[in-house]
Amino acid sequence: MFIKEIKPRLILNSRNEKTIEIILKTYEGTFNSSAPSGRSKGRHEVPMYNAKGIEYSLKLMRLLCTKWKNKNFLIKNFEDMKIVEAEIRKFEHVFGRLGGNFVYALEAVILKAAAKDKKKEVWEMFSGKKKIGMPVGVVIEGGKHAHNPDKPDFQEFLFIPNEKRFSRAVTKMIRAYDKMADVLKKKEMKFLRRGDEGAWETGLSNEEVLELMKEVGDEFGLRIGIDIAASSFYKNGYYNYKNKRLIRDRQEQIDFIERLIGKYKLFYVEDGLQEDDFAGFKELNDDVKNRALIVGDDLTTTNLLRVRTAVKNGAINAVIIKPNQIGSLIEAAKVVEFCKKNNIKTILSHRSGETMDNILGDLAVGWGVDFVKFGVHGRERLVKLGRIMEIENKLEG
Ligand code: 2PG
Ligand code: MG
Repeated sequence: MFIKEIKPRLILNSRNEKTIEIILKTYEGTFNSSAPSGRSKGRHEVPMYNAKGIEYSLKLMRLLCTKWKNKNFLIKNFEDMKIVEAEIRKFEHVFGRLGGNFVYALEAVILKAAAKDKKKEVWEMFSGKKKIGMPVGVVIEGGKHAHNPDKPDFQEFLFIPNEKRFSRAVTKMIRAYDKMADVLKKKEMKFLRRGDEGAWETGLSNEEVLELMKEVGDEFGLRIGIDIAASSFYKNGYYNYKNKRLIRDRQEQIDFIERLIGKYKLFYVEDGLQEDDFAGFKELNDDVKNRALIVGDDLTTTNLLRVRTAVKNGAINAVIIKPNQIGSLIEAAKVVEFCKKNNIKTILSHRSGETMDNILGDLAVGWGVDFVKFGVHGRERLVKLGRIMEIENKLEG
């Protein structure tokens, strides 16, 4: 794949924050990729930018791009992306860190161009068994993703379909999202706002929301999940709920989650405890005995070392994969592979500040992840779901 020209520029993500886009011209065409950003980021994620800031990363990237003009990369399949990664690390060693978001966007755009060069689609560049996982869709937002001061503590309330076809699963999820709006309007008698990921905001409490989720979930035959994002309200050894009478220590937090799993038949619980509490996660995972997915996100940050620790300790049975958390497609792929070998469910996820890039759809199918958490509403989310539907149609012939 011959680089005729490559250029970075700053664009705005779905939250109007600056982010990086890279535009690459080869003999096959023009390609672009951009990076998302999180709001409830894990402490152990790689920094998105150079320590001197996004503008400095941009400067460095411009330098790399001048050096890469007229460069030829021999990339036949995804594994060969390690050649690109090695070149990036060499550059960073001399000139300084680009930052996880810049490396992610750069690798993504190279992979798109390399696929075209091989007359393949991105998802066809992967060697493993192709698979289409089920969507996990956020319908109500609280915590750091909601702007209303009156909001639930939990960050995401999710529906998880269980269908043969992805497109049917998405349709069901969207219908349930619409239904939830009707139910909320009736209950709260006010105009609804949308949170960072396009899901509904509400003044109801965690459990009031779960009651509604159960009602609507049962009507549509959908499983229920939550992303507690517990680190976002953990301080000085306690989980500080908005309702001051509900401040919980670790044991109380575990007991509370187990009660919720039982009462609302939760299928999925992400980041139930703070991001360094491997022992707490283990206790929860042991007690739940696979009745629900106990998912690591801020705990594991798509970092193979942390995922290994979590899996060896029995702390999780499922894990979130966000390539920009680790700032490398190769590293993210290693996490997926490790999880598959160890029977840990994988969930490829968007970020709360998203772009129009749809490569996550290709990565999901190419890596064969079990679930995709791409949201339900908004064009930045729908392009990713739409990409998987497109691939599903192709796979079905
Ligand atoms: C999460 C993500 C995405 P953020 O916690 O799972 O939903 O949030 O991108 O803000 O880290
Ligand atoms: Mg999360």
